[in-house]
Amino acid sequence: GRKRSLIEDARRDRESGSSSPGPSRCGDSFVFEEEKTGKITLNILFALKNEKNAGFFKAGKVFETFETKLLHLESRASRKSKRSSGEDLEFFMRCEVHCSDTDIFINSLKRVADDVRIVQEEKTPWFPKKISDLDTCNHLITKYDPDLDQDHPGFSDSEYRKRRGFISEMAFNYKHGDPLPVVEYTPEENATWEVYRTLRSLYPSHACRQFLEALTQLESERLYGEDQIPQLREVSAFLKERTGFQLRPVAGLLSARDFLASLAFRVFQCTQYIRHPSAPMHSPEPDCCHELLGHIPMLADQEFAQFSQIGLVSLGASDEDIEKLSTDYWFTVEFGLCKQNGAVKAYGAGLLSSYGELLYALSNEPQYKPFDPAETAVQPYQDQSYQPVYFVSESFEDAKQKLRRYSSTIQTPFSIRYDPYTCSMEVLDEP
Ligand code: HBI
Ligand code: NLE
Ligand code: FE
Repeated sequence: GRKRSLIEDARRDRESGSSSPGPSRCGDSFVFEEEKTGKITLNILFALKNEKNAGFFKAGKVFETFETKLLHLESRASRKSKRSSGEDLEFFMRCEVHCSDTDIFINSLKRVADDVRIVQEEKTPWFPKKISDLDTCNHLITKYDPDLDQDHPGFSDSEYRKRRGFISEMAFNYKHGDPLPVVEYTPEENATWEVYRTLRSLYPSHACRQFLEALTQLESERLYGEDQIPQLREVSAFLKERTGFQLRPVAGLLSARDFLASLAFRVFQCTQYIRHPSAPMHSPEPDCCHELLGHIPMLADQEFAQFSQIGLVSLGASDEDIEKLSTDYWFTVEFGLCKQNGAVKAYGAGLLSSYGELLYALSNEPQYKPFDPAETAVQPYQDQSYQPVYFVSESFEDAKQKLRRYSSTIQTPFSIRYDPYTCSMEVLDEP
């Protein structure tokens, strides 16, 4: 009886056009759980004016009639009511309702309550859909900035800071499709590239096989050498031919969300400035030594390039999941070790670009743990100095499979496929 008439009232409203546009969120792209269960969670605010005090029970009746599942209820003095009539109450309710009933339910509620409003759930975080969207993925973390951090070795070196500012500016102005900026490195900067010689002598015994292969290739193509800092433009072309990865310039340490998102497009964001000459063996921030010596040779390997596309899972993920993914990234792509022919070798870029830490990581001082994405994801880490613990993978193949299995537990309201022909994301499972 009662349910019928409420529904019929609502239906009449709708057909006569007097109902407001339904605030049904069922059609929104970020809804997924609701689609599966047929239920939607609504956050509803409504007021009950003084003269309608019995209204609360009438409103309750509506909730009952539509078999809503109440998840939360709060009442408070209405913000709209004037002090003189300060007894008006406002209610905030969170409840589950059948998807197909949403509009009628809300209209019914509007009959017995005032100021009915639906408060939007937090939406899925924005993410780039096409490769040129990466132009807006440039949020920096100003952690080790030489302009702001007193402990940065370049903090009191005004020449160095000026130079950094100049190179950063080029990165900020860069748009997808532009040719990569060529930096005319100064003799001092090329002198800091000396790290190459020291690191090069350690690689045969400390670096993994795939790294050595790619480095040898880069050297034989004369892209890498002791004398000068390689240019991103040429290096990007080299990578593109091997694994489809390409580079774009970035002004500094990027937010994990932006950094991971670009990896999904097989774009690697590279800094172009070089570390301060007073601290060549280790820098807490990325610089061109880190990108060129640590990351580039690894990105030339097929298996590793696939592993790096970990970024696909990050698109639209929650902050908590981004944190976990970036911790996995940290202990693999940045500081990972792997087994090869019975020995432990380095494949993490943060190790391969810092002879201080490379020696330390493969000494018997630090602790080793087997790489397990779920466990590694919650391992606390620090980025000031050497890692107290390193994770050892059986192989890239094994690490990739483990990470894939782990990734499937990360909840996003849709699934995403990268279309390499259009360089854009195909979002699946959308209504
Ligand atoms: N930003 N420029 C730059 N280079 C990186 O290697 C880098 C980054 N931001 C975050 C990051 N690496 C990772 O450690 C993860 O947080 C994704
Ligand atoms: N510590 C590394 C180096 O000195 O090259 C850089 C790490 C960047 C995350
Ligand atoms: Fe890095």
